[in-house]
Order: sequence, then structure tokens, then C-alpha cells
Amino acid sequence: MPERFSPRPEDRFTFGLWTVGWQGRDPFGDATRPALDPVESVERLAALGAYGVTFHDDDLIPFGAPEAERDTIVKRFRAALDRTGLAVPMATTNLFTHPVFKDGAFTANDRDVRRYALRKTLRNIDLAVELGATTYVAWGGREGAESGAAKDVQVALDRMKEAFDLLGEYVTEQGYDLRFAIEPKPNEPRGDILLPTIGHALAFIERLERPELVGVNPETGHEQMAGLNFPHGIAQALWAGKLFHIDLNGQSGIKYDQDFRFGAGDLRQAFWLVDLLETAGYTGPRHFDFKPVRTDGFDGVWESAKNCMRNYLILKERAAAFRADPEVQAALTASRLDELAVPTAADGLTALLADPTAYETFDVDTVAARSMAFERLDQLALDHLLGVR
Ligand code: XLS
Ligand code: MN
Ligand code: MN
Repeated sequence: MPERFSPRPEDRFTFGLWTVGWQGRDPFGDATRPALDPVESVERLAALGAYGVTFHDDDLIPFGAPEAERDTIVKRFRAALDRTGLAVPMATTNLFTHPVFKDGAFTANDRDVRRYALRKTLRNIDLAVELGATTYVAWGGREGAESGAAKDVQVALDRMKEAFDLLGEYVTEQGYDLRFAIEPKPNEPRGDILLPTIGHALAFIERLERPELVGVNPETGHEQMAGLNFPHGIAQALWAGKLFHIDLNGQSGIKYDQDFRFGAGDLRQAFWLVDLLETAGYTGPRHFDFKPVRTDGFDGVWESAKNCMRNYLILKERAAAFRADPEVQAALTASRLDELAVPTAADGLTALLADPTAYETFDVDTVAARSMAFERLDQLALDHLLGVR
């Protein structure tokens, strides 16, 4: 295989322990693979060329483990990180597996559950910071409902705000260099989940006490589960200065959360996504949150992890070739992309109102007849994506 598709740590590829460690348990079937030792995951991922690893508290330390066991596990994990050079740029909390979280965590109707969820999160924030993480992801796994009266959504959003305000207060008081990234998802495991899309999350963040500490961690498949265009959502998050982290994977349309390896699923959106990330100055980790298919053994686990990175690098090369192609540049001009970058009324409202060419003498029919030439532009992209140019 060509050397150019082999990942290097500089590519900033990271994986959740829960991805390669997924045992294949689903709502209809038991595990098809044995548990994976997090230390083995660290070693294997480092050998494949990854930059870092991420985790939920319970991926590393079994839920309810006594203090002494916790210390031993953390020490062993840290030794593996030191040995391999793998970083921990992000960590998160499991607020969804234990039955205590059956009605959510930060927005559970049961106040005791909400207080416990906050304490569980704060405890893992300390560990995350100790291990060097600068981003803390918050996916509201079970913050939602199946029926109308079960959740007062406005009040639940008050509780959600309260939680993020407290978390922000904690990291500020501790002097931690840590920012939060909310991960939207429309549904699954709840019938409907609060903050279902990037747009909902961005609007919510602006209501917080410390909005500067909170951004988003959008996941490819989650937006596509809602039928949305993922690159468009990412572009808006970047535009808002809120793309703190990203979960890359594959999804085919509006279905359950498929979590395919990156590059599977909607390949065209994957192409435009890589094009965007590589040209828009996103410097954060390229984090894969996928599930190796449960039909496969560990061969498939490591094959798919390797290919998440490989597919990203292939698409990066294809997108760069698209941008560098003189015919593409001409097509972009024919489609007036350069003109979109020109402010509509830089000379101000008064000048706009005084300009007869903007309205009184504007030739609507002539302008309406101008072709935007988007078909040519899109086929050039497809030719590059398919590798025939
Ligand atoms: C589940 C989410 C989850 C988060 C981290 O659908 O993707 O894995 O990324 O809790
Ligand atoms: Mn997912
Ligand atoms: Mn995710």
C-alpha cells in the first residue's frame, strides 16, 4: 500500500477506548467479542499510527470499582501512555449505562440522580486533567423522553444549563485548562434526546454563564440520523468558533446510529467534510467514534480502526487534488464562489438605497438567465473523489 496513506501522530487521529473495545452487544444480541484490555488498545492504536486515545470513566475504571483498584488501573494505563507516547486529548463521562441513569443524568426528573451525575462527572474531570485532556465531551445519552408529559422540556433545559454552569464554575475555580464539548444526537437510546442537533446545541450554549468554555462535538452519523448535511453543520460550528472536537464515523441515511468506520456510509459528505476540516483551519483531533461490525473478530476491529485513518488520508489527498485542479478553480469562478466572498453592501445601507442598479434599473430577467454552472463543478468533485482525475 502506498506510504502516503499511512497515518502518523501529526495527523492527530484519536480513538475512544469504547470504539475498538465495543464487544458487539446490541439490543437484540449478546457480545460477539471478549472484552479488550485498555492497555492493549493503547498499544495497538499506537502501533497503527494514532495520536491519542479517549475514554468514558467507566471504559477505564469499571463502575463502582474500589479506590485501590482505581489507582492501580490508572497507574497501569498511564504507564502504557508513557511507553507508547499516546496522548489523552479528551475524556467524557458515562451517564447512560447504569440503570440509575434510565431517565437521564443532568436532566433526570429525580434530583438525587442529577446530583450524583454531577459528582460522577466532576470526579472524572479531575482524572481527565491529570492525564492531559483539554476537552471534556458531554453526550446527553439519556437526557430525553419517550412521551410528552414525562419531561417538561423547558424546565429540563434549566437543569441542563444549571449543570453546565456548575461544571464551568468548577474548572474555573480549579484553574483547569479544560473546555466542554456538547455532543448532539437526535434519538437513541431515548425516543427523543434534548439538544438533538448542532444548531440546538449552539443556541443553548449562548444561554450559559460561561459560553466561552463550551462548544460542540458533532458526530457524523448523529446529524445524518436527523437527515441533515453534516459538512454544513460543521461549517456553522466553525463559523461560530465552537468546533471544539469532532466524532468521525459513517452512516447511511436516516436510521439507527450505525457508527460505521469513517468513509463507509455517505462518502460524498465524508469528502466535503475532509475538504472543510483541512481548509478551514481546524486544528483539533480527528476523533473516530465508530463501532467495528459485530460480525467480525479482532481482525475486523484493527482492520477498521486502521481504515478509519486510511480513508481520512485518502479523502484528504482527493480533496487537495480537487482544490489544486486549474479546471476546478475556473469552475469555481464560473459558479461565482469568489463573488459570494464579497460583502453585499460594504458601502452601507444609505449607498444601497441610493444605488439604482440595485433595484430601479436592475435587469431581473438577464440576471435570472445566468447559469450558476453547478453541475460541471459537482462532476469535477465527483471525478476527483472517484480518483479518475
Ligand atoms: C453515542 C455517542 C457516544 C459519545 C460519547 O452515540 O456517540 O459514544 O461520543 O459518550
Ligand atoms: Mn454514533
Ligand atoms: Mn460520539
